[in-house]
Amino acid sequence: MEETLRELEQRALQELKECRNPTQLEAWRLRFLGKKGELTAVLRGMARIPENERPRIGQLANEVRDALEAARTSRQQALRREERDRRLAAETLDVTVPGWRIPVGAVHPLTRIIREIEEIFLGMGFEVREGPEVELDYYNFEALNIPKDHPARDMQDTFYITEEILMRTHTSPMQARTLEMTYPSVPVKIIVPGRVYRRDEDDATHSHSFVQVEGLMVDRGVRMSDLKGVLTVFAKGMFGEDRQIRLRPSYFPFTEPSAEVDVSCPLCDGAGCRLCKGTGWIEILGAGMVHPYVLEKAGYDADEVSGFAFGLGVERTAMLKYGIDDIRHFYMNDLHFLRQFRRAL
Ligand code: FA5
Repeated sequence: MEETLRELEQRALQELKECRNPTQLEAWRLRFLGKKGELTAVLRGMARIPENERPRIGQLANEVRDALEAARTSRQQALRREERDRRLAAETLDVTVPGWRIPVGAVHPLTRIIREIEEIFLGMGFEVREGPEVELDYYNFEALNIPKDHPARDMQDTFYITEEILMRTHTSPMQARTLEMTYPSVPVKIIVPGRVYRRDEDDATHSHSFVQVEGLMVDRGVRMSDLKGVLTVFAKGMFGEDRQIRLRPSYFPFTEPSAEVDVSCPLCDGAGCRLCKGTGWIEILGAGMVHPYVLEKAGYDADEVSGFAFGLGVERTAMLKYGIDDIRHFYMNDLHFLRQFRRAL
């Protein structure tokens, strides 16, 4: 009996060394230490040994069980350690490996310029409004003193949808819409950024679809000098303190008097170059004092209130600000061009 126990212990310890994973370890436990295991089977034979031998054999059997249990526990711990080391080795992180570059987009230069324009005018107390791109002929032309068959309609070649509905050719219809809505209150001080459409031939400074910002201020006693002051604040805020602006007499049916505003060329500083077509100046906006016809169409009394309005070309502003020599860059989606504005938010 004693020998059987010793032999069992040796064999069990030998086989334990072969166990490589928890499943094999459990099978080993059931085989040697389980209820139906080999040790229990040996102990069942106790009945056959002399009574005086039983305590000694019993103690030996307990020692063998304890030894096997202890060996199993330490084997289990060793296996866990091995498993953990294997996992850690597989998870090794080399912090010196370069990371993946996450592609980050940029705010489009036109969006950036619109935001800057809004900031400058918000600072002077203007509100930002929006209007429809698909517009009624009435607001785009008639309410602005441009009746059907008026020669001024040729100034803006139009995409018509029906005879009465069109793609707006400028943001000025928002002058008429706003005044109609705000009548009879003053002051009115708004700017309206938005896309406009014209059947223009695309070239370096013209696009068939471009962005304007309309400005409108109506109150008692608004004068041309207010217009000049506001536009000077805008030009200096946008292009810097040294940049010159000039007003040239012009004609729009919905302003009287009318003017066009030029900014001195940023590339040649007024000397004349390709961008400014040798003139030293680049036109960025049309403006003037709101025509009494427009005020009265909305209900206002033109003897009581007066106002100024302007329509600014956003692409031209961006071209001036960044020295971009072709308006088509804004619409080509060339990443080399757009990435230059990556850091601009
Ligand atoms: C107008 O559109 C008038 N509504 C402006 C106005 C508003 C006058 C309020 C008086 C009072 P004009 O057609 O000149 O005017 O256009 C205004 C500006 O839009 C121009 O100065 C120019 O900067 C820009 N612009 C005009 N046509 C194009 C085009 N095809 N491509 C890009 N920008 C253009």
